[in-house]
Amino acid sequence: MTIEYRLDQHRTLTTDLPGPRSAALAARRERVVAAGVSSGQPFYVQDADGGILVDVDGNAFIDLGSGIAVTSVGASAPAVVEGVREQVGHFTHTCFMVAPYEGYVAVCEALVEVSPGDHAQKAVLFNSGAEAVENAVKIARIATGRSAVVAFDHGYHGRTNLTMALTAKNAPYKGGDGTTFGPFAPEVYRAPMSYPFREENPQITGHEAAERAIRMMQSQLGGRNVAAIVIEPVQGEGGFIVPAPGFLPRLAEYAREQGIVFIADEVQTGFCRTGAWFAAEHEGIVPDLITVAKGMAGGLPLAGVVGRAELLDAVHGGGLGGTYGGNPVACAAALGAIATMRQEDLSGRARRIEEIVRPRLEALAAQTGVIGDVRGRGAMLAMEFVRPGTREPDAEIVQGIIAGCRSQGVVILSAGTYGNVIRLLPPLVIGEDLLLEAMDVLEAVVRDAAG
Ligand code: PLZ
Repeated sequence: MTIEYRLDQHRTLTTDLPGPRSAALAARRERVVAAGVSSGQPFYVQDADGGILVDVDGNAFIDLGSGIAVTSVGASAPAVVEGVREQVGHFTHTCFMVAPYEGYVAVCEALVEVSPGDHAQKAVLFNSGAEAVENAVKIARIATGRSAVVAFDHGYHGRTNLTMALTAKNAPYKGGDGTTFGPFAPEVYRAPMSYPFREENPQITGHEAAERAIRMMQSQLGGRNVAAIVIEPVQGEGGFIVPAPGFLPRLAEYAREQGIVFIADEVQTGFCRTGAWFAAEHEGIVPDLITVAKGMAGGLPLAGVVGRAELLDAVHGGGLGGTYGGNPVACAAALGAIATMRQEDLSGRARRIEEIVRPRLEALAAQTGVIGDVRGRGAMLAMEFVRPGTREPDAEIVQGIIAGCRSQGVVILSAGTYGNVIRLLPPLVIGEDLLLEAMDVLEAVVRDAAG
């Protein structure tokens, strides 16, 4: 590995948490920042690089979250920083719809190149994952002339009106208990997911689980009325649910048979995270459209839809766009991030992370009895916590483990419909020693919490 770090890659805690400077910022925040946006960590970040987050009090944490799968190349990767510096010195914005520039075209070229399949493909750029998903649905509706969209149990697609409708989990995304952000967009339907750990019949195959979803679509909608199937090849917020083998291929085949646009939402799984450019590749499927964001631009807000040229070109001129979509600074960052992924073989790094971490999580599950399932792909790995001997979700232990890791300088994230999943999303450039140190901390905290 040739990764060079700007910051010292060491965990050090020098104050109680939050430290005095973070506490002062929290007080300022309290007065002016809307209560509806919350932060998992109580400390405020001053600097970040490689596998380390440094707070304003000088505490250095090991980052196993990457800002939710965004800073795969690190939070200040040299190629990203250089690309951004160069670009901001020239122009920060023209609006691609007003006066175009090369960066946008180059990012679309890169998207077409890395996305699976050797058919004619095109791409279009936006600002956020939710916006990419909204636009993929818009494209599918124009291309098919149909309106129904099918999403899955445990799916997450964003917080805008249409993507809230596509998202399965109510609180906190769609409202609370007795409060709602609705009414939600119509013509969204939900199909049953393949969730091996929580199947009533643990023997059910991926193909059978797909047939179950297909029966729902056929009976409730009729395949010929469906514009799009939207699915995360590995569900992210839902708890890193990997569907049983054969589930995705059968759904893709059904979509082909019925003229339905198969949209893989790879906002979280894309760009080397699972050990390949895209998670769809693990099952050999070629989605009609792929939504991308997060990891692609090394932390700058950039998203896109890439896929079959005839689908993207079905939309009339002027039908897609937005003021900032494909902002030149974000495009420069993406070109730097993608170059880093290639140069450092970050897919290989993701597979190596899995090799190191998965056996340790499995051993921990065997030793403690509080982990019902270990799953994921590449550097997207999770543990689902249950009450010993049952499949009853244990969200409480997860909150305790997150707090325990924080107090020892390790940042981890939760996930899951039941809030009982711990997910690991380390930056793909994290050093092996640092990763091992974080695993030592995590294991000790889990053992302690399991009692
Ligand atoms: N699709 C698969 O994972 C974003 C959201 C966290 P945006 N996931 C993290 C939160 O609580 O808001 C996500 C995703 C998948 C779409 C999105 C939405 O991407 O960039 O947050 O809009």
